[in-house]
Amino acid sequence: MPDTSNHHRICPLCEACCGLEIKVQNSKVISIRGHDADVFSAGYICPKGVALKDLHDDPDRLRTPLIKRNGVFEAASWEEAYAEIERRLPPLMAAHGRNATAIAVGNPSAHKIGLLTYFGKLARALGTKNVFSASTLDQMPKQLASGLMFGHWLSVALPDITRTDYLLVLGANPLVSNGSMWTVPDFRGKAKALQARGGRLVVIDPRRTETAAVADAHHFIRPNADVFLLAAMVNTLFAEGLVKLGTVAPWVNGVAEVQLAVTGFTPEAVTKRCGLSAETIRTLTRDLASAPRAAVYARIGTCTQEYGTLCSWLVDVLNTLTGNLDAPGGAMFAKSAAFASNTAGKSGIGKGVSTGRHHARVSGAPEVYGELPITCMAEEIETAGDGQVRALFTVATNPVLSSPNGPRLAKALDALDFMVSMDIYINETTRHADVILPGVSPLEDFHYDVAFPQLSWRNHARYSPPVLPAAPGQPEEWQTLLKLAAIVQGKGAAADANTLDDAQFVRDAQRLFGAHADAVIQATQHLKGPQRNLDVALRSGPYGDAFGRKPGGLTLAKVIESNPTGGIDLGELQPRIPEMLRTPSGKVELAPPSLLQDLQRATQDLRGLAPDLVIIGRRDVRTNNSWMHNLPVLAKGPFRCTALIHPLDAARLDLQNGAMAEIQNGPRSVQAQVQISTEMMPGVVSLPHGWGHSLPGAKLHVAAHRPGANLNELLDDQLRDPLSGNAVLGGVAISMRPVAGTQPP
Ligand SMILES: Nc1nc2c(c(=O)[nH]1)N[C@H]1C(S)=C(S)[C@@H](COP(=O)(O)OP(=O)(O)OC[C@H]3O[C@@H](n4cnc5c(=O)[nH]c(N)nc54)[C@H](O)[C@@H]3O)O[C@H]1N2
Ligand SMILES: Nc1nc2c(c(=O)[nH]1)N[C@H]1C(S)=C(S)[C@@H](COP(=O)(O)OP(=O)(O)OC[C@H]3O[C@@H](n4cnc5c(=O)[nH]c(N)nc54)[C@H](O)[C@@H]3O)O[C@H]1N2
Ligand code: SF4
Ligand SMILES: [Mo]
Repeated sequence: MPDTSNHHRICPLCEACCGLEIKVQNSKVISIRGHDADVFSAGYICPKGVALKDLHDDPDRLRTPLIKRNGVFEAASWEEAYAEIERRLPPLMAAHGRNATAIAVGNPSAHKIGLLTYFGKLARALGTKNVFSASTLDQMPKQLASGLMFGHWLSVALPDITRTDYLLVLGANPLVSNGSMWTVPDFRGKAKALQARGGRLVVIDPRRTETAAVADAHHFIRPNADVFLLAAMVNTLFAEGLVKLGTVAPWVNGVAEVQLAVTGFTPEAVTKRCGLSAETIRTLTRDLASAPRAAVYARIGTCTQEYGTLCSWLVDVLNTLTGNLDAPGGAMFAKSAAFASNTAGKSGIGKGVSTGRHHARVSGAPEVYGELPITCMAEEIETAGDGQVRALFTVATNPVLSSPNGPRLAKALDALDFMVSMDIYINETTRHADVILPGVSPLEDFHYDVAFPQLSWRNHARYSPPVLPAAPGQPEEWQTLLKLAAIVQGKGAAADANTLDDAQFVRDAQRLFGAHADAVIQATQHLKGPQRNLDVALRSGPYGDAFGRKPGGLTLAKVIESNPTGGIDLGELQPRIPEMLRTPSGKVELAPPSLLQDLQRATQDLRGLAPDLVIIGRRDVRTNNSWMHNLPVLAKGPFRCTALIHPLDAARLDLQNGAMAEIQNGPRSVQAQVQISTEMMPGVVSLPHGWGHSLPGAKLHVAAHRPGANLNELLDDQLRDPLSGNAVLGGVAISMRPVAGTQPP
């Protein structure tokens, strides 16, 4: 009889957090499908979920540590790898100081509790100010704007999609991306249900996207011009007497200041800059204001531009001034069962957020949420002087492809004295490392999402146990991080991760629970590492059993028991203002001074001329940033790294469908295959990011077949949103010309 088992596991590959049903026979995955009974995702799945099998089986995925000797990677034991790090890193730190080290963490860590909750321990052990992450290629503007308005970086207002009548989406394509800063599996199904009950979905995007195609209306916008559109919509609300605050009225500061700040942004003043007519802007505003329940949602297209923080802010200004903030069917806040700062401490008031506690050495860019902009990394390595970065840790990140001006970064990485990567591939970034430490396959790891329940369309608590056992001797990633921290702190490579963690847990319990600490330690003694922290977080969280004081409340054991239905449903989003606020005033800050000041920049730019031809990015269902092009089930099918361009632009530039073109931005250029499409707004070209797998030394056999062009090779590492430090990844002026050849590179 074959030994067959059925497992329920949350997909760790994107923010939708779908529940999967995985069949295993004789220790091999034989099928992956959506888990129909999952209380949160109800069977929804995309092709990437199925690709977890290919990821698990991928022969290129690393299973042992590697040490580079004489320029060649050699397999090593964990002891040898840690010994090599201990031999090379502490002397370097002793000679050059803590700021001679840097650490960069990437997107997959947001989906792994071990990486997400233990990464900070290594960063703190290093004691460096050079902490970088993919957040500054992504959502930092949204986090900063939310922090300034509501008091915490993860207090993000989310469309209450199942109850809304009108959803306005800017710069997001959830039909393909499956949502971001908004955990919403099966967006298509939810959008259809919205339309079926008479509601409307409206999309603003320079491309007629997959989401735009199912919407009730789509409007093109010039890239990088959302700030003008949004400010003009706010202006129109005031001009037409449409402002209403609804239930949050007693808790809102700064309405008059906002009104004054947007005076110059009339629809007529912005129409040329953003490419929407004044009438369209007024209609959009009136529709938003008159819908019984409405929400505005904006994502990466509005964050990765020069005015990212202003856009993110104005979205919630619109939600607030139309009476939709914190209202059912409007933009609401999730209440997470564990780890959320807006459920901890005193309710309704807090420290708020601040930035600039330190600055980048070379550019002077301010620290935001403990980080410096990842686009500062190359210059911090290149530039001589006190604090020059000489040693780098990368954790689940591939900035040579994911970050602007990858070639410059690649060169800088070669100049490091020492580099350690925690990663599962030898790719464009980790090929530069001296030591690579692989993580376990997701199927060998347990799963609980730390961040996404704070961003979910519905409240839930879901836990998945490992599907398969890890290979003997393979540490969990949190253990690796603790080992590295111990080496950095001079405790030696022989230090035991579990012992270190136990000691830290006792200290934390004493700090957090005082007289009750012993009881907490006792109650969780069967657990270790992140599971133990999770049990504590759940039990002391808003739905928790308070270690027996609230009988019937959540515990980790209860959440684990609910695995046959994916986890526990905790209901629809509920109004949370003022309880969730953590601003010093205890109010929603509608007019943070730093944002009003930054609006001057947009005012000055209002009369600026938009360039003739600009480039933006694109996502495809079968890709995930830079790292899933090696999985056969996703790599098959039509080539996806094409440059989409409108027929008028193609004719003007003499570009043929399917032929190659050179795309140029100043001294930088790449070649890509042209795909002519009326999906594009004239004057805008779209090329996906995450491609460019032709660099020597990477070991990605499938991806190397069709490497594609690296969009980030074109982009400028010096262009940032000054408030959040976020990179500008779109709306960048380019030129294009035909080149010989018809095959993609
Ligand atoms: N031009 C342009 N650039 C962009 C974007 C864009 O829209 N346009 N989008 C940006 C966005 S939103 C993001 S989030 C960033 C992402 O940028 P990164 O955070 O750098 O993410 P990836 O490039 O996907 O690289 C992920 C890395 O994690 C490794 N990895 C995967 N799974 C694991 C694991 O379980 N353990 C460990 N240790 N490693 C693992 C992979 O091998 C890979 O090296 O890219 C950004 N870059
Ligand atoms: N399949 C797949 N899913 C993914 C990822 C992936 O790589 N592949 N990456 C994941 C990650 S890390 C993230 S952060 C999320 C991102 O999730 P989304 O934000 O939904 O990302 P995109 O699909 O890139 O959608 C961004 C949209 O912005 C538009 N845009 C570009 N510039 C502008 C502009 O100036 N103004 C406006 N209004 N629109 C503009 C683009 O045309 C595009 O349609 O997706 C996640 N999900
Ligand atoms: S949408 Fe796809 S990649 Fe994202 S969580 Fe669901 S199955 Fe995984
Ligand atoms: Mo992202």
